Order: sequence, then structure tokens, then C-alpha cells
Amino acid sequence: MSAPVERRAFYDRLAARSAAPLWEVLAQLVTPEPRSPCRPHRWRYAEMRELLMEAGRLVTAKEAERRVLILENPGMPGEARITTSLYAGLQLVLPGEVAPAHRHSQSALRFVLESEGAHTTVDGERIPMWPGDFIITPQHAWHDHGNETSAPVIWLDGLDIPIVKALDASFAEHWPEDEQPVTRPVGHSRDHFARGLVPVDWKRSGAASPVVHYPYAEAREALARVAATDEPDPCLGIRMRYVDPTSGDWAMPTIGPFLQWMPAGFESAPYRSTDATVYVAFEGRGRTRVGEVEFDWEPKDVFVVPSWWPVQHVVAEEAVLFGFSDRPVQEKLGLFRERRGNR
Ligand code: 1HN
Repeated sequence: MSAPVERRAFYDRLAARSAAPLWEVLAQLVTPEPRSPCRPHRWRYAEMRELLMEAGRLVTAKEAERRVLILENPGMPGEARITTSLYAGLQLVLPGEVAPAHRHSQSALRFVLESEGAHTTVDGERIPMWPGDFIITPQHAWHDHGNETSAPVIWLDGLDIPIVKALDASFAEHWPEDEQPVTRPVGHSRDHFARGLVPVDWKRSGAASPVVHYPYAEAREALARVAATDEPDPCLGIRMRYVDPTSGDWAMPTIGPFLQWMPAGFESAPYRSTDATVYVAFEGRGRTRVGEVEFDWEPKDVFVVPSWWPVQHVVAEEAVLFGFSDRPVQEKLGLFRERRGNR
């Protein structure tokens, strides 16, 4: 019997014992650098918005529980992933609708794209949603969404679904009514934790920032003021991360959100990092090259950069990008790496 045939027969006997030869797969398991099925991709907001409105005619928010179009990475179709570790979707709540209250192990972020004052309620705090607001739904926080305005509300959801799935740690439950009771005034979490003071005996209970609402008006002013004094990073412009003010750590344990300001005419130097990153072009216009792939973007377009793919932006109009990745996880595991320039 020739060696390959003998080996094949041996592998079959291994498989029958739920075993396999490492030497056949080692090179795919331990790669010299990240090799991901994730692909660079851009979703045009104008196209996605039309599809979302069509979804609005086909299914109610209540029937759907969450009326969301999942942004599926084209390299991983059917897997509800935008990167290997993260989920993203576009959610619509029409005037008069409620997305019913539930809670789960997965953490969520919302980045508001269109709203005239619709709301989400997180653990009894009703949060008014305005364009550019960043909102956290920590793990196991009760949350429902509502729209008592006359305009649709649309936001980008980012969740750590693939991380929780990889760890088989998912629990979820429904609140007995559509909406949870509002037990805290508007601004409650900001009043307690985002003004440089915290209640003296407060003890952390969850893993996320106790601040659940980061309004765009404040963030945008901070970016503008910092940009007026600081030199933009050649790769990242003025990039600032959303922080838990009580710890200085990322605002969420599994997802690292940030804003990135870049002036008109800015051409970023090549940059790569191990955290595949989802971007929303919230203000401005430009083009981004990711390896050999290039796309232009305008307000509210979403794009994704896979792990270790070199990225470069060319900014036509002063831009603010919102972004998020699994960087907090990678940092805590000692896995995060970045490389600046063309090395
Ligand atoms: C979820 O709870 C929301 O609360 C959105 O808006 C998307 C995707 C999977 C699982 C839970 C929301 C979700 C989700």
C-alpha cells in the first residue's frame, strides 16, 4: 500500500475515533500573520435605507422583535457577522412603533443615523436618540425602543454576538410587557457618572461603562476643540475612543468604539491592526483603500476593514468617522498589534 493511501486509511480510522492528524492542518491553524475570511466591503446608505423602508412595509417592529437588516460580510455569508468577531445591522423603528423589551448576554451599541427624538430605554432610563449619538446597551440590561415622533428612526447596531457564540454563553429573556417602566429621569447615567463626580459609595456592578448615552453634540465639540490644538496622527487623524469615565477603560468590555476626525485634503499614511474595524462615515466625503480594494464614501455609508489589511483614507470633505472593533478584547488578551507605514 502506497503511503498516501495508507495515510488516508489511517485518517479514516482516526475520524471514526473523533481524532484527526494535526500535521494536515497546522499551517492553516497557526498562520504567520492574520488570514481572515473577512473581506473589505462598503454598504451604501442610500441603497440600504431603501431596503430598510421596504422591510418597514413587510414586517412590523413588534412582529420582527427587531426590524434589522444584518450587514453580512461577503466573505462570511449567512453567518450574521460583519467581522469574524462582531455583528452589525441597520435597525428601523417607524412612527408609533415599539421594539419590545428584552435582555441578553450580548452587549450592544447604537450609533444613531436618522432620528428626530425617538428613544431607547436602557434599564429604566429613557434615552432620547439624535443623529450621531452613541448609546450602550450593556449585557443583561433590559432594553426596548420606541418612536413617538413622526419621522422614522434608523441606527447602526453593533453587537458582540460572535464572541458570545464562540464562548457558548448566551442567555436571553423577554419582559412581560412591550415596554419596561421608565424609572429614571432623562440624563440619569450622565448626571451620576459623566460630570467628573460619582456617588461616593458607588461600586461597579457590570462590565460596561455606567454611562449609557454619549450625545453627539458633546463628542463633536470635543473633536473640534482637540483638532484645533493637536496635530492629527498621520494614520488616524484625530481619533478618540469612547471611555468609561469611572475607569478610563473602553466604554464596553467587548467592543471598542471611537470617533475619528480628519480634515479636508488629509491623506492618511498606511495603517494596519489586528482588530477588524467597522466604520460609519458620519460627516464628510472621501475614499478608502483597503489592500487592493477601494471605495468612496459619503455620509452614513458603512464600511469594514478586515484584520491586518492595510488601510488608507483620502478625505475630500472634512470627515468624522464613527468606528468600532474588538480591540478591548484583544488588548486584554495581549493579542492587539498595529503597524504604521509601509513596513
Ligand atoms: C438586539 O437586541 C437588538 O435590542 C438589535 O435592538 C439587534 C441582534 C441579535 C440579537 C439581539 C436590539 C440584535 C439584538
